[in-house]
Amino acid sequence: MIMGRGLVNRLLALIAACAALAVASAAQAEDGYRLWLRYAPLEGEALARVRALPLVVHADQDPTVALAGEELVHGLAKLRGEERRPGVVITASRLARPLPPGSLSFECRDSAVPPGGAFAIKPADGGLRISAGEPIGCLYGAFALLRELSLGRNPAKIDLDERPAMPLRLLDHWDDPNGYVLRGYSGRSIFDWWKLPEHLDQRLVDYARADASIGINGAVVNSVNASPLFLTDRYIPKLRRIADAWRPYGIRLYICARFSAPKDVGGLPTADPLDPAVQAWWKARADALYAAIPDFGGFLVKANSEGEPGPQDYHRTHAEGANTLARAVGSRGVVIWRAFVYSAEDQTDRAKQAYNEFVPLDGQFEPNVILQVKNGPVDFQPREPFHPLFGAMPHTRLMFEGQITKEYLGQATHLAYLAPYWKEVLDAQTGRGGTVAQVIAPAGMAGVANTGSDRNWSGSHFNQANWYAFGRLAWDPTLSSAQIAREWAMQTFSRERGFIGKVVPMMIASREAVAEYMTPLGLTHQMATGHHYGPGPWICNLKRPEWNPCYYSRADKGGIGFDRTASGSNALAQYAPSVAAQWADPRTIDEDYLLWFHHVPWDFRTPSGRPLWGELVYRYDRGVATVDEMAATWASLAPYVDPERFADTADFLRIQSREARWWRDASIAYWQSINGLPLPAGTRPPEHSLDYYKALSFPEAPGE
Ligand code: BDP
Repeated sequence: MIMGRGLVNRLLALIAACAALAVASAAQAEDGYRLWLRYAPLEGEALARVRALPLVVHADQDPTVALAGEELVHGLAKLRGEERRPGVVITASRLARPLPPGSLSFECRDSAVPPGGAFAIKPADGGLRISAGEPIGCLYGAFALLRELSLGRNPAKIDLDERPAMPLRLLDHWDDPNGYVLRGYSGRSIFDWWKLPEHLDQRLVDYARADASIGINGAVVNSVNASPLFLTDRYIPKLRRIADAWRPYGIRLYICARFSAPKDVGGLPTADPLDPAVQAWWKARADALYAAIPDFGGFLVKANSEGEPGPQDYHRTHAEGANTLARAVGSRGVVIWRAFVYSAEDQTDRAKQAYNEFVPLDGQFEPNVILQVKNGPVDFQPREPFHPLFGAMPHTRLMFEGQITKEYLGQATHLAYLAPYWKEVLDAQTGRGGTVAQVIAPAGMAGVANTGSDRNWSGSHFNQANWYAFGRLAWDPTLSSAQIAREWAMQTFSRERGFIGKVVPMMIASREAVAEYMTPLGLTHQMATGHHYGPGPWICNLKRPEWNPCYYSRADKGGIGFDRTASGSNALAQYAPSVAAQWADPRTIDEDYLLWFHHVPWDFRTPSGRPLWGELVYRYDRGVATVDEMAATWASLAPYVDPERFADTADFLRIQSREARWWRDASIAYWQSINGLPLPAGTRPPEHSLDYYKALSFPEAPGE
């Protein structure tokens, strides 16, 4: 068939128009995939200054250096609002000297800068120079420079000298081999083990880049309730494919090791850590992993906790168990042993059990063992005092474990910015060797990841801020929550003052709001059983006492709260005397910890002058009111935010405000059924009866 000229032209025009449309919509699509690495074009003076900056890349064969150069080229072009690289010079040979005036260069093997990721960005030759002791420092420097420029900083005034505060900055993925994510609220696992090793999803590369941009340097790829599959030969090529992809980004791969694996997949009759055949098995496994992955990070182990196997099954101690794996790994890596243990047989206060088990073992661990301790002594609750193990084991390296995925803080839909939450613990004085941040500095921080297959990675746009904040705090725990929120929001959403001035205070207030409408005044673990979605303070019939919310509230006709002073479980005695003294007296304790440490009568007079019952109701109401304010703030920010992300966030705030009321109403209805007290004057009664709340059921809630 012969087409007329007109038709051809019209078709060509149509194709061109479609292509233009595709480019335009791709450019405008704001589905959150790009995280904080959007490099939105600068404007005004900031734009002019960055446009004036030529780039010279030191030619180096190292893949990490190449990535740093590529990131700068890509990032600068975007900040300049250019498609790609105009004005950017890349030398193909060694650094040309003298450099063009005002140029940006980098030197990645500068012996004056220490190894381990440190970098400096200093004025040089009328421009700027990034220098680092190792290539990874250059990559961190490139991201830091792009961050500074994204925030609108004048390149002439940038002068940074940074080094990470701690060596291990990890994400722990609670992902199963079949793609299910335990406590995951953002879709399926990002690891597609079934298609590996042949197919590696681009998302895993994008993930490594995002991690590197905030200084994360390792990831544990499978759940703590570990499948032994990861220790089989079949998984080695899969793991290797990922490790190879991550290496240039400085991300080391770790796996969770199931303690019973010698039996489960090794064909041995026992997993006794002192059995020579078991020891030889672990050594052979470690050797096989290191042969495939020379920079394999090591093993993370959850042992004798919540039914997982461990050395106590063979009457061996945690130290004996950890040391068997540690010797197998040797100087090549680490064994991270979790301190999250509580036992079915142990009737003592759950908050005391980890300390009781581990403190006597101090000094017995191999030097490459690190003990990973949750922020608080129970389990990632909206608020807990810092874990008493911090500072109590001077001869053992301790690492901080936080939960980025918000199992107990509203999961995907509630907006809760967690930097203030982690800072509360990191900044706490242990009374034994400084703050928690100082105690963990020789080891590091691990965060239970909130990443999944959702386009926006984290289940909500604001949950990305928690991934970001965790990395930034592991790099530098002295950064303030507000500073981190500010830089995240500017890079992720908008640099406009009208936006930042409102969104940062909203983020800062958000975690406190959750703590107040769920578990005010130091109450804890009032979530429904299993999925932990929504309130369940009435639950009191589960097999093990510490699974029940009533175990934690100890609410009765006379009062509420868990007595952890000398007259009760005396968990207080696990803290240094200077710390215990602050919390010993219910009249002087920080009210945020009141019901954590004390059982007080309903008419106990609180510092506000209100009786405890009135104060409790007041706090629930304040939490709900803060969420309403957050929703109003967000509504006012529409002019600054793209429609897609604006609508997603507005929807989620609507869910949060409904669920905050649910939390408040169900909790108040239950406490009233216990204390028989009328509501304080002027207080809104719960919308429904207690029976209504008790009857709600969500068998399909995600993440369990
Ligand atoms: C709890 C989770 C549970 C985990 C456990 C852990 O509810 O699913 O297995 O932590 O840390 O928060 O091992």
